[in-house]
Amino acid sequence: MIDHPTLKAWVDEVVALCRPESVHLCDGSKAEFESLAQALIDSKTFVRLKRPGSFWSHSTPDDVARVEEATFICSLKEEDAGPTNHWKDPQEMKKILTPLLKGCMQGRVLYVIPFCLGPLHSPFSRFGVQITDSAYVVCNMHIMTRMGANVLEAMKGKYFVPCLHSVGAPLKPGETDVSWPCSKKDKYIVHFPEEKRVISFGSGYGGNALLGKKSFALRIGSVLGRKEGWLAEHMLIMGVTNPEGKKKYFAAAFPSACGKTNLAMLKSALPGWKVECVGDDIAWMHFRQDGRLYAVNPEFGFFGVAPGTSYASNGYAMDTIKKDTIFTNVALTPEGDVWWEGMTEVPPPKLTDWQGQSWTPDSGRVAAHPNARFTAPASQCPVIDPAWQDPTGVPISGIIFGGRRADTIPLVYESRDWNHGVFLGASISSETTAAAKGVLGKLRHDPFAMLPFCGYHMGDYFAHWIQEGKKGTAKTLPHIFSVNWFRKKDGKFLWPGFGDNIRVIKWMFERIDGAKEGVSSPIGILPQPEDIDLSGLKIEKGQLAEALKVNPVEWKQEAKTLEDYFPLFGNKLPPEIKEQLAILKKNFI
Ligand code: SAT
Ligand code: MN
Repeated sequence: MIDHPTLKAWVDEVVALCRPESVHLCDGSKAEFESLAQALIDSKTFVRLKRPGSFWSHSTPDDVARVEEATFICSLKEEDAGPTNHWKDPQEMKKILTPLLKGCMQGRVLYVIPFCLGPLHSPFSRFGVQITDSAYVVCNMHIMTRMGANVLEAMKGKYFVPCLHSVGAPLKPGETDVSWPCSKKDKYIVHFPEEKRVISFGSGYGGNALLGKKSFALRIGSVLGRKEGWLAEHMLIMGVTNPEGKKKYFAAAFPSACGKTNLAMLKSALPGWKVECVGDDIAWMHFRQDGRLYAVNPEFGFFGVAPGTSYASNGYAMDTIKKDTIFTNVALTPEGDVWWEGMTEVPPPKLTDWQGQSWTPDSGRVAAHPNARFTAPASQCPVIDPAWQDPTGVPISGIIFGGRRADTIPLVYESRDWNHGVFLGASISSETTAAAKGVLGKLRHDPFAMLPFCGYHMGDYFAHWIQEGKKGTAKTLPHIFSVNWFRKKDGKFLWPGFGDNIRVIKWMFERIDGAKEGVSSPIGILPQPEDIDLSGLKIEKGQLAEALKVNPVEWKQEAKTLEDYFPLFGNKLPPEIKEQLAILKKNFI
C-alpha cells in the first residue's frame, strides 16, 4: 500500500505502538477533505458555516495556544539545546513518551500525511510525513501544507522528517468521542535534532499539532539550516512595488501575534505603492552564488490570529477567509457566520462564544479567544505575490526586526552593517501575547523572534547568522532595519500602524536604493523626519519626531539590560555581538 520502504516501516512501528483502529493514507484530495469535514461535523468538532467550504470549531479552554513549558529540544548534548530551550536527554524523554504513546490511538484512525515544505520541485524544499490521530489536524494540514498523493510520489526514494502526533485521548470500545479530544494531563512537544524527528502528544492546537509549522519548518528547519548553510526564520516575506514599478522583497521577523500577517498583506496608504504577500510566518532563506539572499515560504496557507482582523486593519486577510477556511475559537453568529473582537465596531447582539456558551455584549467576557485562529489557503489571498511559489525563491533586499515595545525603540532605524543588523535581531524584546500559554504583556527577550522556535543553542544561532553574512558583500547583502509600531506616549500609540506602515517601508526602499541620506545616531541610522512621507496622514505635529526619538536615559537602560542578558549564552556568544554591545554602551557614556 505504501510504496516507500522507510515510510512503511515507520508506519508499521507506530501502528504497533499506538494501536489505532485503522490506518488512512491521505491523498490530499478535495473529496478526502469533504469526507473528513463531514466526520468532524458528526463528532461535533466542526460546525458548517455559511461561508462556502468553511467550518467553526472550538477547543477546550486548556488547549488554546502553544505550550512553551512543554516544548523540548532533546539533543544528545544539553549544551546543544542551549539556555533558551527546555532540554531532556533523548533516551530519558523516550522513557516518558513510550508509555504515553502505547495504545494512545485506540479507537481512532491513524492518518498518514506526506507533505512538502516549499514548492514541490524546489531544491530548497524538504519532505515530511505527519502521522496523527486527529481528523481536525488532517483538515488543517490540507490547507497549511502541500500534501497527499503527488507529494508521496515525489518523495519516493527520498528522505523525510517523521512527525508523530497524537491528541493523547484513546477511546475505549463503545466510548463516544468528545468534540475536542486532547490529553488533560500530559502535553509534550518534543524535537530530536540529531534524529530529525518530532513527537507531539496531548494537544490539538495548531502550533503544537500542525507539525509542518513551528516544529519542522522552524525548530528542525533551523538545525538543518545551520548544518547545510541556510536560514530557517520566523519571518513574513513581502514584495513591495513603488509607483515607478520597481519591486523589492523584504523579510520581517516579529514575535507571534505582533502583526506579521497584517504587514505581509498591507494595503498601502500611499498612492502608487503596492505590497504583495509571499508568506506571513516562516521564511527559508539561502544565499546564492550571486551573493544575494533568496527566500521561499515553506507553507501553503495562513494560520492567522483572528481577533483584531477587520476590513479596516487587514481587508485582504478578510477577503482571503471568505471561503474554504477553518475557524478555531472565534465566536459563532446565529446566522452561521463568525465574529471576533475588532471585526466590527459594534458587536452582534447575540453570539455563541468560543466556549460554546451563549453570549451578549454585556456578558462581561470576550466572545472570541484572543488567540483564536483562521486557517486559510494562501492562494486565496487577493494580493498573493505572483512569485510566491517560485522554486528558486525571491531575492531579499531588506530584513526587518520588530517587537512590541511601549518605549525606547524608535519607529524605525537601520543597522550600520550586517553584523550590527545581527545584533539588532539578537536584541529584540517584546511584550508577551496570547499566542503562547502564560502571562500577557510581560517584556521578554525574544532574539530574532525565534525564542520559542530555535532548535539549537541560541549563541550558535547568532554565530550562524554572522557566518552566513560572509556569503554576501556590502552591495549584495540585504539592508537590516529595526521597527517598532507599538511605541506609546501617555498611553496612546504614537504611530497609526497598519496601512500607514508603508510610509516606513518606503523609507527603507529608498535607503536600499541609495536615494535617502539617513542620520547617523548612537543606535544606528535614523531617518531625517522629513524623509518619512506623511502625505495625506493626519498626525499631530511633533508626533513623528516623538516616535523616532532616541532617549539617552531609556537607551542607557536598554544597553544595561542587554549587558545583563547576553552572558546567558556563555562562551557561545560570538565576539561580534560583544563588540556591538560595547559600541552601544560606549555611545551612551
Ligand atoms: O500557533 S502558532 O505557533 O502556529 C502561531 C505562533 O505562535 O506564531
Ligand atoms: Mn508565528
